[in-house]
This record gives sequence, structure tokens and C-alpha cells, in this order.
Amino acid sequence: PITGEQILRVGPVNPTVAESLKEEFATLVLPDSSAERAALLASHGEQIRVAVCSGRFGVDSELMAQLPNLEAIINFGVGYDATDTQQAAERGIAISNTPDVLNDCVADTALGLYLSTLRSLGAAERFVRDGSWASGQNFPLATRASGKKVGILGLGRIGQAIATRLEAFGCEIHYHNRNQKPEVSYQYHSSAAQLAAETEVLIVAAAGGPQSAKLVNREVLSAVGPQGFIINIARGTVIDEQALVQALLSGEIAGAGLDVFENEPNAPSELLELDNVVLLPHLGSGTRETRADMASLTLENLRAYLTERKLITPIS
Ligand code: 8YV
Repeated sequence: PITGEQILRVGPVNPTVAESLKEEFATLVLPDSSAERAALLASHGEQIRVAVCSGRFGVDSELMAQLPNLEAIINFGVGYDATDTQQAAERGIAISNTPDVLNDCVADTALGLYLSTLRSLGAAERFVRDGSWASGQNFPLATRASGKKVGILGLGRIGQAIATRLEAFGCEIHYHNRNQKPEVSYQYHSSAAQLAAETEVLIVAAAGGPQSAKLVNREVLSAVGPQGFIINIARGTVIDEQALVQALLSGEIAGAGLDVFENEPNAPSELLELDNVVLLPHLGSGTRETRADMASLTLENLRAYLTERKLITPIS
């Protein structure tokens, strides 16, 4: 059997998972400091068979190369873009993630951002708190959220949960995806730019990683247009963030609702002053219930690998 000395925790993980790794498995933890990290990898790197990671702390190419006997990577979270999937595939290293259990919460967050951004709810709330309302000022009119043409970039499990919710708001759903989905009735567009040109709000729900890097570029932003909005609950890397900041500053697009950023935990400082932007601290899946479900699924994957050498939810 694989022992705790052969399991490596990479970066911070959910507290339930961290507790279990410590108490149940006596897992090794990859240190933050590079000197300590090098020492641990020199002494134990060859022993490590399983890595557990989360969020932006994945098993990147450099770390993976220092784990010559790694067999499996157990990722807390549905996105695994911080892990080098190409090297993993070449070396036959299995990867699991936590799909489906977070669809509802991430889609709820997308709808929250959608409503907050179009209806200026964040700015309106600040308007009450800072005394502007009481001083007799009028809050500027916002944009109608119901009945809009909405483009979903990446119609996976989360994208579809967002679409279902928007249908209840009377929205007309369009999408772009790597593959057209014959089972859905929403209108397909063959590029992100075309999707943006045909819709009033672009919601980014595509997986991160090299394939989708800067998919929302200058051309797409200009297709969103001065009346158009962007919502991103996927990964900051899917949007060219510098181009987005420029588009927001210059009024080339009307506004944005962002839960994710290129360089988390930092949101671009230029955006902090803008009232047409809603900024959240990557909390898409952040409810007690969903995080508990993600923790359970992470530990189920780990136990299944340790006992049967199989994963419950391998990445597809
Ligand atoms: C996680 C996420 O909370 O699942 C994902 O891909 O981005 C979030 O749900 C995050 O990965 C954990 O740090």
C-alpha cells in the first residue's frame, strides 16, 4: 500500500482535505520556501506516488519532472489548468478533478455577477452606504438584465447550468464551444468573435489552460462593443486581461463582472476605481455545502486510488 510518505500535498488545500491528509495519511507537505522544497524533493522526490493539489497550486512541469515515480494527481476543484496535463499524459500519470458537484454554485455566481453588473448593484450598494442616496442624489439608470441575447463561451457542465438559469430570465442563449452540441437548441457560433458580435453579454465559462489562453482577445472585445458586457467565472487566463482593462477604461465595452483574474489574488488596480465593474475574490464554488461535496469527492478519489488504483472522477 501507498503510505503517507508517498503522498505529497502541493500548496494549500481545503481544510477538510488538509486535515484528512494529515491525520489519516500523515502526508508530506511541499514547503513554500524554495530551499526547503529542494531539500524535500531531493530526499523524498523519488518516493512520491500521489500528489494532492488545488486551484492555482498544481503540479507544474518543473515539479512533475522532480517526481519521477508519480502515478496520480488528485485535484480539488474542477479546473486543473495549473497542472501540466501534457507531461502527465506522456508519463501515464492519472488525474482526477471534482466535476458536477460545483455546477450549481458556480452558475449561481455567474448569475449574481450578471445581475450585479448589468443592474450596477455593487455601485448602487456603495451609493447607499456612502450617504449619496441620503444626500438627495439619484443613482444613474442601469441596463435591463431580462430578455437579453447572451453568449456563453464554453458550453460545458457549468455553461449549461448558466444557460438554464438565463432561460428563466427570458434570455436568448447563443454559444461557442470547441465542439457544437447537437443536443442543445441554443444557437452555435463558430468563433468567440462571432458569438460576441451576435450577443449583448458574453459569459466566459470555458476551461482554462493553454488551449483557451487569451481566447477573448482584442478582436473579441471590440465585437462585445460599447453596449456589451463580459462576465467571467472561468479562469482569468481565458481573457487577455490587459486588453480587457484597456477596453473598460476607454469605454470600448460597457462593463464587466469578474470572479477570476490572471494573477490571483490580485485584480488589476485600474479596475478598483471603476463603477461599471464588479469584482469578486474567486468565490464561484465558495459555499459550505459545495466545498464539503468537493472535499468528499477529492478524498473518495484519493482512497479509491490508494486501495484499487482507480479514480472515481478522472479528467476526460
Ligand atoms: C476552487 C475552482 O475553489 O473548481 C475550480 O476549478 O476554481 C474553484 O471551484 C478552486 O480551484 C480551489 O482553490
